[in-house]
Amino acid sequence: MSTIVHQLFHRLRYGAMEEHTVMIIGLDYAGKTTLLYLLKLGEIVSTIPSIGFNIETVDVGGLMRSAKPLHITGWDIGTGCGGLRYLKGILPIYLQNSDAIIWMVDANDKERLDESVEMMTEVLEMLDRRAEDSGKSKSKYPILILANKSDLPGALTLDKIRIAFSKVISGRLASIYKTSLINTPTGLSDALEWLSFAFDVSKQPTPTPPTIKLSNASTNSMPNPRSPTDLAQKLESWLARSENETDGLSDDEFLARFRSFNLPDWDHYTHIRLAYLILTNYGRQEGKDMLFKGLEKYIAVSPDTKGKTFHFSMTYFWIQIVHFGIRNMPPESQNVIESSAASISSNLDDKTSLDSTTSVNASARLKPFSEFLLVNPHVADGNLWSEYYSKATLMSPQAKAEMVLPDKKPLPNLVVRDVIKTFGSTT
Ligand SMILES: Nc1nc2c(ncn2[C@@H]2O[C@H](COP(=O)(O)OP(=O)(O)OP(=O)(O)O)[C@@H](O)[C@H]2O)c(=O)[nH]1
Ligand SMILES: [Mg+2]
Repeated sequence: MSTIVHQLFHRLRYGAMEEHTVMIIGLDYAGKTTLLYLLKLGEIVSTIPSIGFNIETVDVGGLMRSAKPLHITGWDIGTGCGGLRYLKGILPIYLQNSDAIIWMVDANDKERLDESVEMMTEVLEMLDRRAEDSGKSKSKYPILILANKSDLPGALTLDKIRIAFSKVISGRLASIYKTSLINTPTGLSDALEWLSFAFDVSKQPTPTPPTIKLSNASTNSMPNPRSPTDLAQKLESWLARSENETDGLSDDEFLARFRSFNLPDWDHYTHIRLAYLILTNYGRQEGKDMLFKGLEKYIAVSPDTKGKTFHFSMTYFWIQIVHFGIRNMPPESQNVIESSAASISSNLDDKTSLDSTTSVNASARLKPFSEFLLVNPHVADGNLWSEYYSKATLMSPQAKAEMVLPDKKPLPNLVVRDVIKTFGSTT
């Protein structure tokens, strides 16, 4: 199964072939998303805590003194769904396919410097397992640490940050730079120059190992009851299910079976695939109504949902999460989503063509739903709602009958991509 994830990831290339895939990691609020969009747009955008991944391909060459082209595809790892610790289970999948890490530290957050070092230690352990599996030298994998927010008066000095990270990066191809991203950004030019140099040193070939060992770290110490290992396993099985269509149903057939109340399963995967297909095909407004009406009717009519009841707030929650994830997809994916949706739409309009030969996913490209899952792995977590709602609130009769707002934190309702549009970017 891991082989499938690996193969899929290889087909998920957003930019030029010679670009480097760089994971932008760090604790929440360190400035990861700010960095990615500063590189992309040359502007500071308003950010919200990210969930899923923000992915952009950028040529950062112009920012370096040497001005030599350097294309990177940055994967900004959002920590807004349970923190970096929660993502530990799936991180190896992404690290396995990366060429470097940019580790963001909030230099102004003294209290959490140790936590950042600890997290990096755990992430580097994952990398080392990857190196063992692939026979690659761990000492040649570039790690760029950015001591960010150095503009703030309380920021730690570079020396203090160097000392804190010295043990964990000893013997590795690593360097630390002080940066400030707001107002007049500073420090990035030297940091990127080093990254370019480090790529030359590493001469990292395309990763080939088919085996991915998922983190087997104990989850005992985790404050979050949702298991990172479970999430990793789920993501793998969902990707296998999506890519191989183990249900045996094309997107068109799947939607047709929903309309005739005889889907092969009624599990979380089915619900997410349904929400994804309907929202990409009909947009949020119409899609939301179709989902509400369709799901309620399905539960009432289908013999497979006997004893189940429609849950208004839960349904709304998942519609919001899936819609947010769709809008957060990189621009290259949006085109594929739109053409897929157009194809489904025309097939649905022509009811006679709803047969098994009308797969919209016949192209060699990764299936759009698989791509959506790789960028939004958190949707596989059936307990994601517990980030936003207490159990008492969400399971109350009132929340089942009508929309009740989350009592822990608000639902995501804005993606950075929306902000970018306001800058008139080509994305
Ligand atoms: N003063 C200062 N603020 C910064 C700097 N970089 C980012 N910020 C601010 O820090 C806050 C958090 O930045 P984000 O980019 O959203 O942080 P993140 O690491 O993506 O956070 P998560 O998505 O929650 O993991 C935002 O308000 C940014 O404007 C910096 O260099 N200096
Ligand atoms: Mg972010």
